[in-house]
Amino acid sequence: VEAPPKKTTFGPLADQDRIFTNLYGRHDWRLKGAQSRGDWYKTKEILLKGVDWILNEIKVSGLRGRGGAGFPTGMKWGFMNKPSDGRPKYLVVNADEGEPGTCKDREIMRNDPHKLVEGCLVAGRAMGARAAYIYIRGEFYNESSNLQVAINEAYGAGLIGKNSCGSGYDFDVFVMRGAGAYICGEETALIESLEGKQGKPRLKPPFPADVGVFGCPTTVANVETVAVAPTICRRGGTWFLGFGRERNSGTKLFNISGHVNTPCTVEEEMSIPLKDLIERHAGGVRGGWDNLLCVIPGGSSTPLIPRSVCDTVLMDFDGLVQAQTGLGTAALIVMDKSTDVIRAIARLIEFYKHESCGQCTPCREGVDWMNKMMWRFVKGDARAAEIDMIWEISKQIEGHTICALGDGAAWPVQVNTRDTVSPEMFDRVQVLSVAGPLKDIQRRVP
Ligand code: L3W
Ligand code: SF4
Repeated sequence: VEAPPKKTTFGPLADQDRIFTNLYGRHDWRLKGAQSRGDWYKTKEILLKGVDWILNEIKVSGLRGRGGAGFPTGMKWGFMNKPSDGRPKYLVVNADEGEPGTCKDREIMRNDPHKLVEGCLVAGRAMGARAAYIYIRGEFYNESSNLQVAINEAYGAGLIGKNSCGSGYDFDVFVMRGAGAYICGEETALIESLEGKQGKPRLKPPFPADVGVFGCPTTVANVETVAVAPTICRRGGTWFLGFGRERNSGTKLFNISGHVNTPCTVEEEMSIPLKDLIERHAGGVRGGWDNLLCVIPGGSSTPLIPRSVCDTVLMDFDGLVQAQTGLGTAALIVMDKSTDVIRAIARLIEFYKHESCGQCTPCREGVDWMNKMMWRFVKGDARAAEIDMIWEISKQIEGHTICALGDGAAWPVQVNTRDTVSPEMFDRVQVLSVAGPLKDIQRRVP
């Protein structure tokens, strides 16, 4: 594939380049409306082009998983392309969107549900799957209802089910509602829950592609990842590759919440500067850019970045890793100078403590311990020695647990209490968030 020309500026995305044509809910989300906006167009032709063709378009597009891990989608779907000893294969769509700050998948299912249903069919075909299970968080009652209406419409029109779209391919789509546990967004916990068990993560390997739901080869993929697949196939992988920059391609949904004038969900070009995103789409920071303290860039599992980094950082996988954080779910939580960062971090740790499934000791005990300490820091009745202690505990959690929830709880504490970032980065951020809270904590301990 010819590499797209090197770009130095990113966004704004033109209207005709938006994939989510009803992101803002202005049009009819039902089948007729969706078809008038281009959904279900030539789906039969896409299916008939076969597994290799679809996989190739997805690989060419450079699409990476939109649920937080950023794993190359073409490669992941390709893991299903091997003999299964007669076992059926399944696509499981992770719609258990629970990461604090994140509500992009909700908007897709609420306003553009046919994109997801058609995406299930196209992605399912690419992996030779017999059916898709959409596991949606229980709190999304209206969204699950819209989704079920869209699925019923697709069955009624012969688009899914037996001989889907007249392609000779049989494919079913089911919706399963969760029961309010954040941990069921972790792919193996989700599989357990789908099987009717407690949502507790499994050790990997084996990966779901080998042993997934009901012991069958399974791919668990995020809503947005699946929903963009039909458009990529229709417009071509190279079209998608033309947005963003190398290794960070495509268009992307961003959530912007917190201390901005107009919180929103927006589709933009990948790699758009964080500052442009906030100023162009969210009406800027409350009280102006100079009033910005820090931003959590990709949902609560991604460490916050201080104002100095926010001035220039690009919103993509590489840009944010370079800034010692991550793109995560691309959900920005903006905090202005009125924020008590220690309290904000304490509140996040309390969330992780509540959502830990409890099967690993470092996570169960460690996160609980960190939570108690963080609230002592907030109140100012901690001992000075606890500043080092909480960092040590976070290190004992990180990398010592079955799933990433433990890491997700450890990282915000580390970055906000001790120098785990590069010396250069540490210098830059001292005044603001990283050592800021440390100084703040020191000020508060008796
Ligand atoms: C077969 C191999 N499959 C990897 C598959 C694997 C998975 C995908 C990525 O965590 C992160 C987490 C959250 N053979 C394979 C293979 N795979 N090697 O590739 O795997 P992994 O383990 O890197 O990621 P994960 O377990 O899916 C996701 C973070 O995202 N996050 C928040 C998520 C929240 C939401 C939400 O609310 N919607 O998604 C934010 O940062 O902490 O680190 O499918 O099986 N050799
Ligand atoms: Fe459960 Fe926490 Fe272990 Fe994940 S890290 S499996 S949430 S105890």
